[in-house]
Amino acid sequence: MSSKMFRVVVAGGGSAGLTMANRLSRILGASNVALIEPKDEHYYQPLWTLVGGGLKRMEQSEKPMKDFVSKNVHWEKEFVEAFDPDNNKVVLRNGISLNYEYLIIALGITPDYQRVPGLLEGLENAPNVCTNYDAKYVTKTFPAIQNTSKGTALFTHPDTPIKCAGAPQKILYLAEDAIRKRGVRSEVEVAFTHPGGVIFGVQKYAEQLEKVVNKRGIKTYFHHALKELDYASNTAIFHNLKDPENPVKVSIAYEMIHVSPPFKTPEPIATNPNLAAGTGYLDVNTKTLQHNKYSNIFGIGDNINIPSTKTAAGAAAQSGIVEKNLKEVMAKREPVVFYDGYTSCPLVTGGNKGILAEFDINGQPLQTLPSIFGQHKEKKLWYFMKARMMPHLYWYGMIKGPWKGPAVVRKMLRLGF
Ligand code: FAD
Ligand code: UQ1
Repeated sequence: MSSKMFRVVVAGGGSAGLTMANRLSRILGASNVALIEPKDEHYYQPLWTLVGGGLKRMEQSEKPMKDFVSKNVHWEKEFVEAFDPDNNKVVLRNGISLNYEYLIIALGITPDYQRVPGLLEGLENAPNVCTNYDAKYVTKTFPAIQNTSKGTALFTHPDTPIKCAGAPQKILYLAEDAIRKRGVRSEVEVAFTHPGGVIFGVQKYAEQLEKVVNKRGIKTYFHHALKELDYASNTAIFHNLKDPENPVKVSIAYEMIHVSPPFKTPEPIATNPNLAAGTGYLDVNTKTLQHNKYSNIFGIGDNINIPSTKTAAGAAAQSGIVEKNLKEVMAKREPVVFYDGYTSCPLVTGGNKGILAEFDINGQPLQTLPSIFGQHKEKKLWYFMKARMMPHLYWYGMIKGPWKGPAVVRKMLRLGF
């Protein structure tokens, strides 16, 4: 089978990979950068929360790849079959190999439906089982909410890392809002399950979210992890993990269920012990984003082994780190810039309000705006930013432009500009 050679190969053309391929092609010029991405369309996934909440249409989250891949990028519309880092080679599913000097791995993460028996079957067959976490099922969510006028509307958070760890509860709040507006709130119990002991990992925002949950009469089940779905009898089976040594089986009957599924890394990473850490995630240095074993490989986006919440906002911040450090490595120098784990999660709490969470790798708030703006308070402004401003920043600032996250804005504001 044939092989092709590129200065840089980018594996995966989602938020992180497409951003990097476009940006590097501007620096390195035509024919030096290859992008491997099998899909024809690119989704702005953060909008799926609003699609599920009935506030946006699915088409608004989708644009054709061909309009967003720079003409200087060589696009291979194929799957990565395997990485061969010892030979600087990526093997594609069609048998073609791409050789590289430098490789950027950005395959994202994918739902691990097998971990919850019955879930995929429920998503395929039952109108009252839905998830915002899969392009195939997002449009099931709002009809499922609108069809619920009694019983329990159940929303789950998984026991693995997940994209945008706030999204499992954003849809909870939007659903509660929609059910209330339909005048049937007193007939429906709205409930949220979480495998941990707190609603959100950053205390500053958790305090506000607890108030939202209490004010709106939402029932919470902490230490609960979804283990099985019996969609035929509308029953979700959980393990209560309060004593992790002795999990207790708990069944909850639902009228509708929105599942945020467990996630895993794609096979070419998970099954490659040279590339993956013990967790199955790409083994990069959490500060430089360079691979811990192969100095000519960098990782970016959801697939990397960092404890920070996985978001497009995080990938934007990482893009600046990878770009700079890759340039240094190309010039035979050491990486010089370090990722602080910046991530952001606009926590929509209703059809016109939200909290703008921004934090670092230690779960400490790292806010762009001075505290007088009250990013941790429920405001219309944060909803407006999420629904109206961020999509433009994403498509034209990040994917097609130079946006590397708000660190520069934050520093300028701190200096008093
Ligand atoms: P992705 O964008 O998922 O891209 C991975 C790409 O790799 C895909 O295009 C895929 O086709 C490709 N790929 C996979 N396997 C292979 C293979 N074998 N060969 C070749 N290509 C492959 N982020 C925020 O910043 N704010 C939010 O409010 C927010 N809300 C969210 C709400 C929901 C419901 C969801 C689902 C996500 C949300 N996110 C949010 C998270 C954000 O979308 C992701 O963090 C971001 O897309 C990660 O980018 P990525 O490039 O790492 O992965
Ligand atoms: C961000 O940089 C970004 O990437 C384009 C998002 O898109 C998903 C965001 O939602 C957010 C909040 C940021 C951070 C930017 C600002 C101005 C706070």
